[in-house]
Amino acid sequence: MLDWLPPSISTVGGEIDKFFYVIYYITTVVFFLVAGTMIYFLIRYRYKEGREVKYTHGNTTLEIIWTVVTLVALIVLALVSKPLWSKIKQELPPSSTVVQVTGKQFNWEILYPGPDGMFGTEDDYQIDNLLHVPVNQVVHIKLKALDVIHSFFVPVLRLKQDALPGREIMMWFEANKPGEYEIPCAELCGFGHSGMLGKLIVHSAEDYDAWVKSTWPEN
Ligand SMILES: [Cu+2]
Repeated sequence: MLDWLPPSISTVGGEIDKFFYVIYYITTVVFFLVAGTMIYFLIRYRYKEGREVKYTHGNTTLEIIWTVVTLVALIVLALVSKPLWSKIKQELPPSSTVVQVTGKQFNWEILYPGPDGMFGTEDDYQIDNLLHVPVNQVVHIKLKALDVIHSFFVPVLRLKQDALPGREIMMWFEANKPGEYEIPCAELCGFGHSGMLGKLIVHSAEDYDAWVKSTWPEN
């Protein structure tokens, strides 16, 4: 198996990568079959003095075969990946950590609800581009956009979600390795798009407690 993906620090990363590789190998095989056939035909039927041109109008049996094979592959992949897809995109495991992330030209605005766990209260804490989360815990993200469409992308979490103005999208992840990771914007959102880069800081349990204490000292 090739190993050129970024490291995975997500609890679902391994399963996603498996699907990625299955699709990757299928398309690789198909690519070489198609390109190989094309090169063979180019050489086999190259120009030759006196050779007659033969016209063909397709082959219905062949067309049915490659359409059905592709269709079956697509349906099987869809059915097999459905449980994982639901787990990632539809079911939200319970969590006590919720952070609101708002994409705006050209930053990620991060809003923490504070010790009371509620947004819009006095103990909220807002900062650009720094997403602090605890390791080995489910984190909920409430994703919004202020102006245009952005895309919240954390490669090491295998997580990518468009942020749309006027919508609140809930998503979740669980990071299993402390460290600092990149949150690029993956949707061309204007002239500053390439500089739109947040930082995910995954803290160990003690570090996270220390960060909470330093951010909300009265509590
Ligand atoms: Cu953006």
